[in-house]
Amino acid sequence: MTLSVGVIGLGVMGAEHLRLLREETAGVQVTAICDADADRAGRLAQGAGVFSDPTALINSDKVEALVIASPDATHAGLALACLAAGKPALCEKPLASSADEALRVVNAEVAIGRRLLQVGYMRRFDPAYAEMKQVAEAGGIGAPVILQNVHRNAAAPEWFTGPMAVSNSFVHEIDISRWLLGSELVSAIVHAAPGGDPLLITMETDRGEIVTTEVFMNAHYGYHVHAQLIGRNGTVQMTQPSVTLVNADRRHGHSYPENWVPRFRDAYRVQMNAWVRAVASGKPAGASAWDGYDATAIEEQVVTALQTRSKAQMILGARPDLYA
Ligand code: ISE
Repeated sequence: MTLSVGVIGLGVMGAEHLRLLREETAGVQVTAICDADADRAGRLAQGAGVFSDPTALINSDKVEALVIASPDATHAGLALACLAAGKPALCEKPLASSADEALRVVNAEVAIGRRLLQVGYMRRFDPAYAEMKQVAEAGGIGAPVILQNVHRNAAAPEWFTGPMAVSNSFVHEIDISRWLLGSELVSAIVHAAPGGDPLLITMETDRGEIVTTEVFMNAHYGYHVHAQLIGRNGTVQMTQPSVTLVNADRRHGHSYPENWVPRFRDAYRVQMNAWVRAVASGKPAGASAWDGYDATAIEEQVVTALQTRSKAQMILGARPDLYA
């Protein structure tokens, strides 16, 4: 069976999802696309139907499932429209712009009683994170005590506002730390360097593990994501950001990608294939709407901690049985 998919939003991520669906995903065809920029949509159509209204695309009988990759502020509304249409969706992170909005999405899915949404926290599909989790779960490094995360972008886009370092970037560490450790994050203290960049965020989990994250939006030298998990008997960490060593300009070493698309290309591909298989089998994969709510609720409280220079003690709703 071939799944008919519609893609909403054709910016950096939407265009990459479209490419992955067309070139690197089995069992799928892109039958419709939508973007605020009609010329861009026309250029990428390759025979797919072109829509200017995302809700019309969601409700069209051309599509059985959706990829939502429009701007962050539109995610929750479009996810709700997919649920209302009873259609599965892979929704880019973050799920919503506030915890209340994310909870509305969760409640709508709970009312249907079926998991139709997967949130695009793609690091769960990254080979390096997956291997770290396997090593940790095999037990050789002993009980985890500290997880150290580094999240550096070469340069923040000009539309990036201060809290987006948390709501758009740090949300990844919220999700991947919960997933790696299998713990819940319960408190946060945030330190900001002069000018607000980088941030150093220290969190505790419900099992007493410590999670530190440096979020540096303008690190200049390249895109660099790193993680090290320290256990009582050993450690596991990612190796270098590229898989080759280059000799050039009288230097020898690894090179850094410009941004997250090349760094996480494998993760995005594996995620997309897992999503299509999950839709076909009805067995959910990846981050759920609840995980999306959790990341947004924590992110919101981290932003408050940053703005009020106080320690946040996380307050989260009760997890519905659908996500047990
Ligand atoms: C961006 O939106 C992403 O999702 C990237 O994965 C992340 O590393 C980057 O910091 C975000 O701005």
